[in-house]
Amino acid sequence: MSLMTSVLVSSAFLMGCGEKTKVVSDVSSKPNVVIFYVDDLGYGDVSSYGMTVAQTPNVDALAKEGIRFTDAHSSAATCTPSRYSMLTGQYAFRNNAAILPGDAPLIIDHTKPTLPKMMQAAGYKTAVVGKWHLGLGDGFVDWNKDVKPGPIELGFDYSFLMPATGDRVPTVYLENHTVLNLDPSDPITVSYEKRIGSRPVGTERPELLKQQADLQHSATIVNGISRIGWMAGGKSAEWKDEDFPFVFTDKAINFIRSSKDEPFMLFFPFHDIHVPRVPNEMFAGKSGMGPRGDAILQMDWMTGRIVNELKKQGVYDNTIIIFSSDNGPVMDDGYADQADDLRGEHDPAGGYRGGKYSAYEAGTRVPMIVTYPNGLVKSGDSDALVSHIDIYKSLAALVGGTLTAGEAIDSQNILPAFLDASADGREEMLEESFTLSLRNGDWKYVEPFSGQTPAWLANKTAIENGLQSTPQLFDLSKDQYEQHNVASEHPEVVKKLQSRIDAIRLKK
Ligand code: NG6
Ligand code: CA
Repeated sequence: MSLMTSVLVSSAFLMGCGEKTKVVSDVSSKPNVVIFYVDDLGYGDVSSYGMTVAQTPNVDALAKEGIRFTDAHSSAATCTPSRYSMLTGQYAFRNNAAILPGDAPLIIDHTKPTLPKMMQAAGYKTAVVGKWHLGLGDGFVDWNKDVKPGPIELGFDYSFLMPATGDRVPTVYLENHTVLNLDPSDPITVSYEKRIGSRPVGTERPELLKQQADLQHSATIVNGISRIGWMAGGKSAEWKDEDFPFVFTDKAINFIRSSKDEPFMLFFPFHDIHVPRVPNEMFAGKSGMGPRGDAILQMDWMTGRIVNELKKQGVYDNTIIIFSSDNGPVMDDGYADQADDLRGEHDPAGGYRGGKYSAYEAGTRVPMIVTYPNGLVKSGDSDALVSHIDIYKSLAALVGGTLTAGEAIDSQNILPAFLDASADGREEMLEESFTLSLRNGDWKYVEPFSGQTPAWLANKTAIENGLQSTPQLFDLSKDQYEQHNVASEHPEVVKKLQSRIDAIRLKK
């Protein structure tokens, strides 16, 4: 059976929802989809986006082959909100989705539509392998029993997770509903309120640590790294951070092998290059920039390993690859890994202002590459304005996914931009941080912030969070690095853009 149909056919499904699409080119209606989602990778952090100190050949090969976006954005400047938006097609603020503790309940309503459910209904086998950080369970989680609801209930046929982050307990893998390698006679318990268990803690035993850490990251020590939160039991299930590159790519490879005869979607959110940065010995010391640079090399190697498997299984030519990052770069994020001291000339943000947590451009402007090797996409550099929140409706348009009323309300079908480097993207885009920012034409507006900046963020003076109590307005056509706030010279623009944000807030 031929899989070749026209995008026009699938676009027709969306017309009823008020979407406007046009025929881009003939492509397979059911290509496989692989989403590489690096953690905290900045705009300048790969050599195809300007890094010169070290090389990322596997990512660069994708950039050469596909579309290299120069104005693509994660939905938010931190992890949980970005992932929330990608998987639901809704802005995180609608559900107060902020950075979650490691024992938080699942933040996505599993009775509602999601990206993986939409793909399943369109005939796809779906998997998530990597860092989750969207919460698990519906209240208190007993890690010794079935942990659910989670990704399976959200529409992934298979899941293999780091449950929260590398710097948070529990430091164990979760495969589908169960903690891997758990010994029932040594049950596992997690607390974010009080110390539990007999493991040493960072505040008392700094001599046990591979890297010193700040107070928040100085609770239970596992594998020579102190974490946020406390964990008791579960000794046989503990992960070893240095094994991540093999463990996660092995699981992804198994999924590709077992799914190669049907359409599949693999969501592969990396732990790298998030803290703690403790790369495998294959990469330690290799970048010349310390652990953060070494983690970039490790991430590149992992990307190459999975791409090679797609080729080996003969499915690469029918696979759309989306490579990007969940937020911008950060140097010191809790561990003394000397990221800033050792980076030398390297500029992780690629010149843009801010970084992770920030309302400025480097908070969300990240590398993004889309490849579809069958030759039907028009490759090259694209300056289209795109947001990861648009992956939902754009994939729906591509695969003929059906959308119900109100599904993925903040997502836009910008499939043409994903398939043609010369096509336009969005005209307007929201960026979420601890406040909201809006891109509109040449303008970038940052809404005044009236809340309380979290103390840990306010204390991090190296992080320019961009929070101010008065409006900020930048003309990116002349000032792409956001150096000149022209809000007082253009009160009418401030008013208009604030009213656009207000309208987005009220959208139902
Ligand atoms: C912050 C952590 C930081 C990191 C971040 C989440 C402190 C002081 N800092 O709260 O280390 O874990 O959460 O990063 O606790 S993210 O990329 O997953 O959003
Ligand atoms: Ca992140």
